[in-house]
Amino acid sequence: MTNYKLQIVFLLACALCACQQKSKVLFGHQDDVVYGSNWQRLADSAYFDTRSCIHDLTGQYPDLIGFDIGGIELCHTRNLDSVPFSRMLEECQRQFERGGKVTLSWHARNPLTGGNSWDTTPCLAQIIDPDTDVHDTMQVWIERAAAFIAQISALQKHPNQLIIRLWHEQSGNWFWWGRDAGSAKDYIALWRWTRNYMNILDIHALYAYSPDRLTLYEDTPEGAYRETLEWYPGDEYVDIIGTDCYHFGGAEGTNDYLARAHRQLDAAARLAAERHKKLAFTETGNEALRCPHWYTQVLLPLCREYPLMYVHVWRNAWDIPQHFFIPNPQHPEAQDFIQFLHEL
Ligand code: BMA
Repeated sequence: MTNYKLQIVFLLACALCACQQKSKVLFGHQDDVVYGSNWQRLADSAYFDTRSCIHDLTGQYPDLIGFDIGGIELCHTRNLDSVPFSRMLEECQRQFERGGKVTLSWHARNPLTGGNSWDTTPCLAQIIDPDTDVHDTMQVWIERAAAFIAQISALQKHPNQLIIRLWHEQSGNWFWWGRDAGSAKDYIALWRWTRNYMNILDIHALYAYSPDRLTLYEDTPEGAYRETLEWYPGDEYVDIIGTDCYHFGGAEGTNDYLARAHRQLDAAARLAAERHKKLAFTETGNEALRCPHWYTQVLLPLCREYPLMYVHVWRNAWDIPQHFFIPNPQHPEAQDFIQFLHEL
C-alpha cells in the first residue's frame, strides 16, 4: 500500500473511532410502559408481555422511563395518574433487567393544606421550621417516599440506573415548592433534607436538579445563570443539572420555544460544566405534536447543540385525547419520531 493510501486508511479509522466515542443521548418517556394514547394496562400486576409506546413504534423499549410517585406520601396504592405503585416496582425491575434507566419525580401534596402540588399556598417556611406540624408531616412524607424509592433502588442491576429528580420546576410559580411559595434558602433546605434522608436508606441514585423557565432576573445569559445558581442545592447533593421547557402551540411557537430552551439550557450547561455534572433536558415536548416534524426539525437540532446525557418527554395520557407527546404508530408524525430516535 502506498503512503497516501495508508494515510487515508488511518484517517478513516480515526473518523470511525470518533463516531463510536460520541456518546448517545438517551431518550426517555413518562409512563411509557403502563399506558399510551388509546390503551392502558393499569392492573396492579404486569401482564406477561409489557406493552410500551416506544416499543410499539420501534420494537425496542426506551432507554429511560419516567415514573411519578405522587400519592406515596398518603400511602395511596396508585399514583396521581392511577399507576399502581406495585406495578411501578415491577416495571422498574424489568427496565433495569433490560439495562435501561428510570427517572422518578414526585408531585407531592401540599403538606399544609392537603391540596395537590399545584396548590401554591405558601408552606416552605413552615416545612423547614422544626417546631411546626407541617414539618412533622413532611418528615413522615419523606420517610414514605424514601422507603418506596429504596425498594426501587435495590432492584438496580448496574450502577446509575436510577435518577431521582427532586422538587422539579421550582423556578415556575405553579407548585407549592416553586419560586413564589418561599425563599431559595428554604427550597435548598428542603432539597437537602430529602436527599439526606434518601442517603440514610442507602438509596443509590443520580440526583437531578431541574428548573423550568427563568424569569427572576434580567433577560441575559447572566440573569438566567444567576437564577439557576441561586436555587442550586449544592455540589454534594446534585449529579445532573437539567431544565424543563415545553413548546406551546404549533410552528408559530417555535421561536419562543427555542429562545426559552436556549436560555435555560445555556445556563444549565454552564453550571454543569463548571461543577463537573452531567447535563440533561429533563422534560420537554410539544403537546399533541401541533408543530409538524417537531422531533427532527426542532428538537433534534436543539439537542445536538448540547452534551446531553438524556432528553425526556412527558406522558401519553390514555384518557385525555390531546395530552400526548410522542406519536402512536398510526399518527402522521410517527415516521418523523422514529427518524429522530435514529439520529439522536
Ligand atoms: C402533568 C399532566 C397531568 C399529570 C401530572 C403528573 O404535566 O400530565 O395530567 O397529572 O403531570 O404526572
